[in-house]
Amino acid sequence: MITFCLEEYLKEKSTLVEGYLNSLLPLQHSLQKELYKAARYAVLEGGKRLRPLFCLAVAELYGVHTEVALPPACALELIHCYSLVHDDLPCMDDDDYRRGKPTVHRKFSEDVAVLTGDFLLTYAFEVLVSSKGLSAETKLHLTSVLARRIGGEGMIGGQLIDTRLCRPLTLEELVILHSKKTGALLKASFEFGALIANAPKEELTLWKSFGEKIGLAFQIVDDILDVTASEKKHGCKVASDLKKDKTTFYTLLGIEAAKEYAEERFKSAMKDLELIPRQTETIKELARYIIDRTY
Ligand code: GRG
Repeated sequence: MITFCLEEYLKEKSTLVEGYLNSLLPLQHSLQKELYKAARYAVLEGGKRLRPLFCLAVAELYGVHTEVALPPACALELIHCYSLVHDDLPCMDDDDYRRGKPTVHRKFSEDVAVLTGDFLLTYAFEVLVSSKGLSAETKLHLTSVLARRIGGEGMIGGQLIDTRLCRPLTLEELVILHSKKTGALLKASFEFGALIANAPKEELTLWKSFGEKIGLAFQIVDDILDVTASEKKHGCKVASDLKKDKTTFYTLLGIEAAKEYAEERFKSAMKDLELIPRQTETIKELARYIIDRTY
């Protein structure tokens, strides 16, 4: 019997993702070469690559070849990196460090950081629609899902709530904020895997529900780590949210109740997973890994 080793799986798939991202962003010698340099700086090395890994893992369990799923999976990572570059800007969170190194506006300049984010966002769609091995219908579906998840009703809407609602939030409001800001793109990662595989409609619905719950659990854990993780591991100032007087799951619930809430969301997500008639062990392990992570 072959036993599944999460560490080996993560290593193997992360290497593939890293290699593909590298190939998407070659160094340029053109007049706008600084844009590509900054994009490589923002994207390569350092991230956990959770979104592409989720997408690949779901597509894989339906028998889709990794080469087919890699371009859309990496489009998700380009979007994620764009959101981080813009989120770090002085007009947003004004952060100096990300992934253990100076943020893009610190390393380059603010105008370059804005343009780098814009470039990664638009390039993600170019990568997506140029994917080989997917039907035009699937690509259209993926494009529409991605645009919706990161738009006004998704990530960008969530970011606006986060930056503009300068008052203590209720738990309900905090859940809405994070379901949009971080949850929507994580949800899209699972949806992407199912759409690439042309999964049955009922299963797509379960992947969406699963993704929403895991996305929220991920954010709750992130809030806890903001207070508990070491600065080196987290790649940014620990308790940075507290210093900014932000409402977090930690400030509203305290550590123990926040942990219980994350665990409850995780268990509910597992119930969705049990209804999907596939070998979902890898997904379960990956989900457990992000909930149990210490950085
Ligand atoms: C600027 C439009 C716009 C949106 C920004 C997602 C987001 C919205 C901002 C990120 C801010 C943040 C640090 C949120 C906490 C949760 C989170 C998304 C953490 C970073 O994701 P990881 O842990 O990061 O997957 P790595 O570096 O591993 O890729």
